[in-house]
Amino acid sequence: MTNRHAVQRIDNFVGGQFVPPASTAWLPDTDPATGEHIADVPRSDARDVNDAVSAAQRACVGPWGGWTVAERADLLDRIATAVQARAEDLVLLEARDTGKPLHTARAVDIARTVANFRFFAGAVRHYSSDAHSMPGALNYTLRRPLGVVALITPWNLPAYLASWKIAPALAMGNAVICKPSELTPLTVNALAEIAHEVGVPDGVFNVVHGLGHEVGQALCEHPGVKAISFTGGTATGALVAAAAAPTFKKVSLELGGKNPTIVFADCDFDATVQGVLRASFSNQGQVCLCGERLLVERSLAPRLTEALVRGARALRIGDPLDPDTRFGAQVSHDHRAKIEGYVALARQEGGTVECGGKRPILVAPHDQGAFYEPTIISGLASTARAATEEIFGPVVTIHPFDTDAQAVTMANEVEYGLSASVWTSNLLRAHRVAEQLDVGTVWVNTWLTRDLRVPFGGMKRSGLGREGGRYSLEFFSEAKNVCIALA
Ligand code: TXE
Repeated sequence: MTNRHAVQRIDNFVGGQFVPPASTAWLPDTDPATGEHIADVPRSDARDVNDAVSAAQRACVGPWGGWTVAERADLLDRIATAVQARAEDLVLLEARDTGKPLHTARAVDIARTVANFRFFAGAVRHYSSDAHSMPGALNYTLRRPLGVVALITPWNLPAYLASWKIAPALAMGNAVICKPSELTPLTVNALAEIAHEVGVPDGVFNVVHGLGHEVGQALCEHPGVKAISFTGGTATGALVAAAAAPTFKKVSLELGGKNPTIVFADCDFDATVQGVLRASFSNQGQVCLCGERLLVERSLAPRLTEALVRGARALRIGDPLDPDTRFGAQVSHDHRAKIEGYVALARQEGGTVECGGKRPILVAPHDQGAFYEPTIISGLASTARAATEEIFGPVVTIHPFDTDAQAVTMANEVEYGLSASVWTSNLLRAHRVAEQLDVGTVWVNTWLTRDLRVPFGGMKRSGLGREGGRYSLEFFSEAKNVCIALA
């Protein structure tokens, strides 16, 4: 394959400098929409992690340790402004690295990256810690930074999820080491450039690129790292927790999901169809919050299935860099193979493919891309593997139910517990069902509406801990209670 663009070589960012990895080895980064080799990424190892931890530790005891809350908040605002100024550049990097449409990268990824920095600038300015008064004594809680924290992030929303961790960690005065996914390193590299430009002190913001079991593992094991904030797959989350345990790190784990979308016959039909299509196929189904498991009141199932099939077929699939494209490539050819494996499994398990279930026919160079059509499958038992295991792609299975109680049971019968959406015009039913679902977030008549203050995280195998607003600020700080006798 000939390259339409020069291959970019990126470096690690350690102690305020862009540096090659100790190994001098590089990993190829490809554009999944064309298969082109677009960048070389450092294949770093424990030596680079050691250097980054040392640089971050030096930064923590340097002038950064004396920065006031107001100074740190202003710094986050400057990063937000600089990201905004380079937004189109980052939109293009994100679209090429992930295969997502420019439209999504602009409206979701980079818009939210700016919002994350702005939000945490405001949040930390207004943050206050607790005081507890008791007879004869007063307690107050001081919050101090943890020190060096590692932020390990996945490929589906690279800048969005990294900034969701970087912003609160810096807000509370920590030094960060980012480990972006080796599949999508380009926007976190751009964030390092931006951090440097706007005056983040050397060593406060570091990026070490490389493979999870090499760099990620070394960060989890390093005694100098005080906390790990991880977003990624559930199996990897278990490895992270195990590697971090011997050194008693704080760990926040945002993991996978198999989120139910629960549609009752009394829903607002047209709004529900639009909402379910978004929940099913946004970002090519590669959002941990996507609803892969569609539970529908039996009387509505045929009509809803027909409308969703029509909507899925109308999604414009193709070149992510075409401004009209609404459905791009999967993140990699390997990931598409995983999705194809699950659709084959669904067929074996007795499912009927209502639409999709195959690669689209596209012209060069996108005929080499990791594209897969939005897919809807009916007729599977709700306990089938394809209906209960996370696929993380544009594949939705439909399951009819007869009663509210049955809907709740089916929603809860998976091992994940990240989110759910409920579609009904009966408010009492919405409250009742929401209360009974074993998930961290319930949306009613909406999906992915995000107030950045609310607790965000999962139950069961979807993770540990909550992020967002004060939950993030608390995670990235150590509480110390001071108790003063008043008599
Ligand atoms: O993610 P990984 P993968 C799910 C989805 C997907 C599956 C695997 O089902 O198919 O996970 O995807 C780093 N120690 N999600 O393999 O491996 C890795 O380098 C420390 C859900 O791409 O979890 C990357 O930076 N770190 C999800 C990050 O972990 C390690 C988003 C995530 O990669 C490591 C993505 C190790 N041993 C996938 N191994 C969500 N919840 O949003 C890997 N990493």
